[in-house]
Amino acid sequence: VQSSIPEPQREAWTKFAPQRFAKAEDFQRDAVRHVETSLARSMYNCDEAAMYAGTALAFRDRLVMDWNKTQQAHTFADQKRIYYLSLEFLMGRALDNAMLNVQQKDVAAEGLSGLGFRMEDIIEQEHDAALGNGGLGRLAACFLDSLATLNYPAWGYGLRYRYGIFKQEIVDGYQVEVPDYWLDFNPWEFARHDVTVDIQFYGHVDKWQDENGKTKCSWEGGEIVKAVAFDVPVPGYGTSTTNNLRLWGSKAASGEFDFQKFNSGEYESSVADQQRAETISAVLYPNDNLERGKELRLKQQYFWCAASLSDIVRRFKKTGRAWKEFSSQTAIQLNDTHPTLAIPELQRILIDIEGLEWDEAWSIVHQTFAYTNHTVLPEALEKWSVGLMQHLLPRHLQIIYEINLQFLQYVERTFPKDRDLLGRVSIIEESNPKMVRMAFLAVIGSHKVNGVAELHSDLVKTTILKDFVKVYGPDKFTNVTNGITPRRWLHQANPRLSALIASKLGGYDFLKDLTLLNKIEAHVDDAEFRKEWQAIKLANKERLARHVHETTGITLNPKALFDIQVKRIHEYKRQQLNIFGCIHRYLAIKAMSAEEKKKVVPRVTIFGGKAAPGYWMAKTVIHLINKVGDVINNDPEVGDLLKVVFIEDYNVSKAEFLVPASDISEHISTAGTEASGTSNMKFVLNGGLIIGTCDGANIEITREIGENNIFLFGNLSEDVEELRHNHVFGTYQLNESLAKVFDQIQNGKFGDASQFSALVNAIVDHGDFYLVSDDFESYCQTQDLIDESYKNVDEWTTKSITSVARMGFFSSDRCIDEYAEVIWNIEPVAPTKTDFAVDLA
Ligand code: HBZ
Repeated sequence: VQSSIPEPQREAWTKFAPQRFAKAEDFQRDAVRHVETSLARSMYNCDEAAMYAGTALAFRDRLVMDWNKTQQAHTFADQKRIYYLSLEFLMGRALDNAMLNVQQKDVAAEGLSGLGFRMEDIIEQEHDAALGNGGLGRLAACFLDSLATLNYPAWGYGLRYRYGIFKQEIVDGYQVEVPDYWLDFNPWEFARHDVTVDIQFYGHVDKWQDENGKTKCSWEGGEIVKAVAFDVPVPGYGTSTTNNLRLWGSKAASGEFDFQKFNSGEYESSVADQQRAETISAVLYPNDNLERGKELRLKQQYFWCAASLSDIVRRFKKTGRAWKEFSSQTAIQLNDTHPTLAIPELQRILIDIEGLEWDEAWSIVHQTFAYTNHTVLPEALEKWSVGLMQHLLPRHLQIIYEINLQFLQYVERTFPKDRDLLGRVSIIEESNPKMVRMAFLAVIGSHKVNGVAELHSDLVKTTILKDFVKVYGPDKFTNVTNGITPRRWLHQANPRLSALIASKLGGYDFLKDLTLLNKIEAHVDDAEFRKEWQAIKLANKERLARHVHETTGITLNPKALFDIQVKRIHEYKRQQLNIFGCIHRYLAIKAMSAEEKKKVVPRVTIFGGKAAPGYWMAKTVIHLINKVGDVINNDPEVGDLLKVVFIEDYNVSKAEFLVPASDISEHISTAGTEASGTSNMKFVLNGGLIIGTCDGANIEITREIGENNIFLFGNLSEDVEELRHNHVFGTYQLNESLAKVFDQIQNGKFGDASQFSALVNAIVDHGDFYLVSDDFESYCQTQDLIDESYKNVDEWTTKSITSVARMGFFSSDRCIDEYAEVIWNIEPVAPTKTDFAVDLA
């Protein structure tokens, strides 16, 4: 059978292969053709949604050409590849990003306008790909953008959830969750029905002796679920490199129905089997930084790890190389502990299926994996009960026990006098029930472990993994401070600011080398430049004010100081500190004379973020914010001086217009709790200043931009333990201003006080674990300082420009280059236009 176009006929093929759009007309031809033929619509029946589809399909055609060539080139280059395993990829919208990365947005905008559409309206039609909770998932998306932009041969592996993170509605001030079915029309994915993997669950382990008397194990019985690949192209910026994100969907193994059951009249149970299989990839778990030990979650994890590894191993075997070369051809990065089962799975493949000896296999496994930790919060550390693991993955549990045994023997030999150490570092926690500690397994099975900001990486080494530093020495542990992609978070979100910067730097090279931003510092005194800088911020605030007005009816003064806190709602992130601060400010305004009020800097405080559906305290915070907003926003004595707004359903596409509209953003976690934060970087890169604690990447942001350009407050991480102790055992006094805030809440000023009692009691009666009271004074004083500083427009503008100029370090390109050098040891593959005669399956 013929599998490729014969040499003499390739000229005809090349002539008709899709090309870049040279002019607007080329784009129009493709978009119109797609509306007419792919969608079966016409000019009498083409709304914005249809035009979005036509535009997306036209661009998709371009991406696919580069994507195919990239995959061919990477196969041909036969270099080491990096596989990024993440249960979450919070990609957001793809069209705008694709147009910008292939540098053809202008052509498309002109073409759309010629067809009677506005680019902004078309972009707005796209549903966010919201396959993630927050920072961890968005980091994975930024990393894919950088990997492609820097031409690294990289694949992402994840799950194709039918439902992404829920949509949040606010009803009477309460969060209500609505399912996010996002796959109605998704032009960005390609179902690969021919790329499938059978995944086994349950069953038992058979043990026998082979002909040489060697003991062998195999995993038998149980049930099989089919994994089907769905591929998403990931275009780099200003390069033809287009990498692949492979997402696995689950399907019943026996095809559409179990025909035997179907024919014997058990129609319902045959459908039920199918639905049970499809449930595995049905929904993203909406918890962030909280683990709940649900069986379906463990099934998701194994399903995805096993499918991805089978794919990776298959690709490696096609090269014909020896197993000892596996880890020099393959790097696998574990995004948190969620993919840790990949470690025993690779060991199982190598010993049970490929017949390698344990030691040889283990050295390959250990050289292949590296693990990124994203939290030191104890409630977020993943543990699975031994019983559940035994039931679902009997062979993996055996392998984990063997890994543990060998590790503990090594520890015992090395530290013979330290008996307690064994219990502390054991993968198995001897609790009731016994638990498998996934972070420990990830550390033991990896050659490098990294945290995501300097303070966090230090805390990892001195708290949760302290004993492993003793066992392995410090070199196994490293830091890679997070970064963000400047393509989406500057160029796409804030095109006018990007253009202003480009006008001073002589082009857009800074989007590929963000350190070039430092050259705008030379223009900090340029009057025209400063004026345009201010005008851009104002325009971005006006756009946000319009959105708020349209969605809530609240009128905002765009000249007011816009203060934004958008992120998942979590006690450690302390949105409660912010809303208590708003009440404090409100009380101060209420007590002012008319003269005093004239001196007040008008402020708009904006919140946004989702609470995990089962996280009662976080939901209470959302409720309080909304109730406080109702009272303040309707108090005629306050007027413009203070508004409190909650933005419904915060997501990536909302972040893209919120981030450029802030004057101040809040990153106010209890010191030592926020591993890094990435929105702090996004806000500063867009000319907003920040109020923050000495936590996560705030510390490195301060070091880069200078402490005069950031508003830091609050206690330090080294003091947290003692402060907590004081709350419980000391003579601690509740902060006075905070007590007054609580009086108002308890008097029913914001509605039924009993609704908010848990929030107040957590601080007054239950030890104030997040130290809200300890930091309240310092927080309020710093907010006053911010008001003073904002009054001085000149000073503020200088801070804003200087900060942006010094943000080069926080590009995810820098971050990916660090991973490539320190952890993965991989090199880029030069992008090319050539076709390669290689067999790709
Ligand atoms: O990862 C976040 C950290 O809180 C943040 O500080 C850091 O900047 C970011 C990227 O490194 N962690 C998360 O977003 N974590 C989760 O979303 C999560 C999701 C599911 C889980 C556990 C955590 O089971």
